[in-house]
Amino acid sequence: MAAKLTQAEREFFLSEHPAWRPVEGRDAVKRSFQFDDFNEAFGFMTRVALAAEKADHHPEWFNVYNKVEITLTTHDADGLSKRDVALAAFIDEAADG
Ligand code: HBI
Repeated sequence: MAAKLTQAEREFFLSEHPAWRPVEGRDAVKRSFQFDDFNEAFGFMTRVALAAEKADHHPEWFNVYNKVEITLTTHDADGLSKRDVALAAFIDEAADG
């Protein structure tokens, strides 16, 4: 069972990853991405999917053409955990380089 982030850990995460925004009404964070086309978006999603599967930690996401929206939370913890921080860091690297 993953532990929820403390308030200090949460604030540190948000300051280090400002593109991720808290989701209203849930203990989760969300980021939107826009790519040149579907090929770029799906390539990104593929890299994230493989990392997520390896870590056994999966995003909630939505894709239309070149847009991808990702929400991260840990269902087992009913909120944000270090597993979300690790996946967000991977996702930022995959998107921003
Ligand atoms: N993905 N986001 C998220 N949160 C979880 O708690 C989670 C998951 N993927 C797999 C997973 N948990 C499994 O470890 C358990 O549901 C068995």
